[in-house]
Amino acid sequence: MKLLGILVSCACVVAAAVAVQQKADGVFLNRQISVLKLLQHLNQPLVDSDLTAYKESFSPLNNLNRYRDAEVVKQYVGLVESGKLLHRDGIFGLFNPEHRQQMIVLFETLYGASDWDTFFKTAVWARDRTNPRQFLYAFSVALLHREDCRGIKLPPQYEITPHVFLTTDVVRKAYQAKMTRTPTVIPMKFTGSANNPEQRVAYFGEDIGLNSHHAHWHMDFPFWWKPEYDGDKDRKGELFFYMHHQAVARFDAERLSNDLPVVQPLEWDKKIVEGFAPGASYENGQEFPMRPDNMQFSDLPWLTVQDMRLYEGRIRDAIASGFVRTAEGKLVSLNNTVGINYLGEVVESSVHSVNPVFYGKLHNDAHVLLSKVTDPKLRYGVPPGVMEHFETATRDPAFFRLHKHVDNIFKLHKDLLPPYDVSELEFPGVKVEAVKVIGTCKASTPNQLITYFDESHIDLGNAVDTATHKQVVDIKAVVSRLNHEPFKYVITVNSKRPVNAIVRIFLAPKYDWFGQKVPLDAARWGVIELDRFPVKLVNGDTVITRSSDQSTVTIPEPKSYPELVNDVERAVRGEVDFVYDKHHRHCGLPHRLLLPKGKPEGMDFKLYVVISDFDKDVVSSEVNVDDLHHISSLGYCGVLDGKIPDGKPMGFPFDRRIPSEELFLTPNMKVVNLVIKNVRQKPVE
Ligand code: CUO
Repeated sequence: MKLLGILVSCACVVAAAVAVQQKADGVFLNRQISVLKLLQHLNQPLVDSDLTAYKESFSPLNNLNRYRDAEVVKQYVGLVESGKLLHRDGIFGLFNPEHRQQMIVLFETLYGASDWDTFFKTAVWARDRTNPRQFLYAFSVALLHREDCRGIKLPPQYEITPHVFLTTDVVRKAYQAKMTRTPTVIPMKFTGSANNPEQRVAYFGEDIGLNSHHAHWHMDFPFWWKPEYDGDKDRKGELFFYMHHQAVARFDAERLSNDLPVVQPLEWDKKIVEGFAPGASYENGQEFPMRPDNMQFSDLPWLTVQDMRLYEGRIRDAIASGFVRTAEGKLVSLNNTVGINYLGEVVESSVHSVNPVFYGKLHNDAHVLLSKVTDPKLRYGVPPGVMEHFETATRDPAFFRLHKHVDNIFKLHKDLLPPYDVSELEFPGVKVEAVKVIGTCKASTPNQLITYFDESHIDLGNAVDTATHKQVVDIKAVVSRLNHEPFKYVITVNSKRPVNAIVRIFLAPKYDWFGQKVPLDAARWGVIELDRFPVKLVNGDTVITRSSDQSTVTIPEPKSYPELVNDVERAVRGEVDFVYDKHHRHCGLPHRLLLPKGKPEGMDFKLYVVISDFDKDVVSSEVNVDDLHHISSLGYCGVLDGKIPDGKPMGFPFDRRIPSEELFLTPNMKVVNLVIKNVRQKPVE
């Protein structure tokens, strides 16, 4: 759980954050363990006797009064009984309209169950009758959105369906280990070879936590989410822009850290320069397709490249004219702070697009075009590529190329908005006096931070079939992942009055690939958000001390599947307490990726600290500094319920053009130089 807003003044501790964690009672523990058992060995039928009992004794059709919509339940059961559901051995693709529609019917059945009992028994009923990944997706989205499931943890994505995260050689070795009953730790390499410069940044795109974050973002904000479901998804279109914008900015910072130029956008008429060989196989044994270098986009039977140009042309026209046209012919202005939200929904496109017939599904279709580029006429029965699944897409360098293209469309819009004037940037009476960044390792010097690679384990219990679902031997994969030394920001702020504020912290590479200093107006589109949190400023000097692990863009390392099971089972036996957080989010950048890698000799960055007026920024006067303590991974993942409390445009104040650096840097901002050094081994703390 993140703690928001620890604030230390010169004289005293003004406020301390309180985590919203609670001790799990029997009911919660039962639900948590049931979910963990349900998702084990999804490719095999349930064997756990507690759960199989439901399978026999419960029937959705005999309980129709226990769902919001009986018709949808009948529809789902009808799909099962008619054999029309995707086969269990098939490959579920969310972008496949038929697969998605079936999934939605199951989701609506689960989401519409009137109580936990009905929800869970329906899930048990559905589990062995539905394609495993189709079931997992529908179940996960329902669980993440049901009020009675708040706080329940899903195991890490990469341990529920490890196949799609692992290379085939690792899966094979896992089977060998199981057959020979040898506890094994299998090293997993990044795909590609040293002959491919892109491999230098594979640690980022292939990071299991990044993939998991991305998959969870799309579960929290599904493009198919219907307006009639409970809960408005606040600023979903803008978040689509911002989360992906930040992913691209971070990828670029990693590229510069590795002497690679920033990623170039894909274009419909140009070659897809980089190929990609995932080296992975689906659970059914089919291999993820490999894409050679320099392929060209090709028409699919239902979608042409010309369609993409056409839809994009319409979107660009809308941006240039400053409005989008709804399906009813109404004009909706884009030239304001909510324009980006409309545009995000249109570009993605989601069910909330004002006019999907006219503007198409540019981004979603691009994922499919890329995924099927090696077999566009579907002649060879090649399975979908990594781009067709949110949990695997970031592995492909083309993901970032596509999203750079999409990001440039959003930039076009943002660049047409008037730059912020001084009155929108300043915070009268508030001045940032000093900013210091201090690492915790022994070798640290101020404003120099250390990154390194360390090992992370993936439990492979679910990668191999078992007769009993009991893990006979411990089998793990080990991967090398970027990490950094913990650090803290020490920010001295002078205020002429006691006032509430929001601190926004960003990082940007100082030099481009050519070694030239990047002017602020160019650098601002590549700034990385590190943190955003509220503080109370006193009259006079306030020294804000904020530790890196409190960042509101990241989430901590999740517990592994076996650890989670073990913790809950021990709590059920009364041996330990199990605490949970109702506001727990699975979406969020893995904390270990907070800082870009930097270089062995040190890489120069600029750190921007911007202090803005809390009372002006928040969406409602009812939002209180202390209320914000429970918000985790707000930066890229927004909120699941209600309104995002920070009403400023995402990325503020760097989201608009900056014609003059001097006028831009008002006294409530400060920029300092920061060096990030990548070392071979974890430094001594
Ligand atoms: Cu997240 Cu393109 O939307 O991958």
